[in-house]
Amino acid sequence: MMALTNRLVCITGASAGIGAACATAFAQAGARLLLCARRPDKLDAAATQLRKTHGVDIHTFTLDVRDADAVTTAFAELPDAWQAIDVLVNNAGLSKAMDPVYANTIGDIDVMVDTNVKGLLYVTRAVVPGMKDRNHGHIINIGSTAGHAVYPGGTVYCATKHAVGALTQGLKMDLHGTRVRVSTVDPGMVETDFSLVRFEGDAARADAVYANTEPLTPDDVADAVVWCASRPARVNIQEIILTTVDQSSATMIHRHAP
Ligand code: NDP
Ligand code: 8X3
Repeated sequence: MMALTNRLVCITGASAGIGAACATAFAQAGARLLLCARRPDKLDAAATQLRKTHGVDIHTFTLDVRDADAVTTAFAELPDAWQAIDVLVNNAGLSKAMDPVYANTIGDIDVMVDTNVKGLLYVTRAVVPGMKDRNHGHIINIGSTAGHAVYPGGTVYCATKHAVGALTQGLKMDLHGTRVRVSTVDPGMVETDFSLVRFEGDAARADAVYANTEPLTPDDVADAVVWCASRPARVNIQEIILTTVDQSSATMIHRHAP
């Protein structure tokens, strides 16, 4: 097992949901944390709590991964002690609406592609060259079961997560012969703010997604991410797909009697 104590772990989208749970799980493992997202208040609250509970070293910075220049500058200007990232968790992502692909708004198309695909690429190109130079590091992308099967109303989101799968495969090939590891962790339904964001704050519609079933928790996903990162250095976990036992396909969700 690879010890994570004092490893520098960078998590994008660490202000909520799976990213925040990953921050907690890596803090429990003794890692140093580099956390970013667009909402500094949420990030700072999480960091304060983690420092208090786990005594870990944390650096936060505000970042919109869609902004290519901001991504390049933010990583280039990190203080020296925060430059040598050991583990990058490319987690920032979102879905918008449930529309047929020909009816998606331009805004929804842009925000999904720009965040889930281009944002992930911008962060990857800012961080991976350093890992390659050091011949050490691990990129863990948060994909989705939506990267393996398409469901009606989710075509654009699913396409972005299929892209994450392709980028994961390609990045491993591009790093062939180095000790840098590349993984994708692909969850099914996880109860987070994901549906609230997708349905523009419509809590009733978001709650209905998780009603009378037992979704994965963000901690379940974080557990898989930390497991990937803590394998011996020779072991590259290429892909983990995890769902709640109540989910058997993208659209088959077992609902219990209310
Ligand atoms: P949440 O909405 O709870 O969290 C999303 C996180 O991404 C937030 O911290 C948000 O922070 C951040 N984020 C969104 N846009 C940007 C941006 N432009 N720049 C920087 N950060 C951003 O959702 P989840 O935790 O569920 O989602 C995390 C990842 O998991 C996503 O990639 C999602 O696709 C994936 N996933 C989710 C599943 C689910 O069922 N929930 C299942 C499979 C995969 P802020 O708003 O502060 O910027
Ligand atoms: C999130 C899972 O099925 O809601 O990636 O698209 S799903």
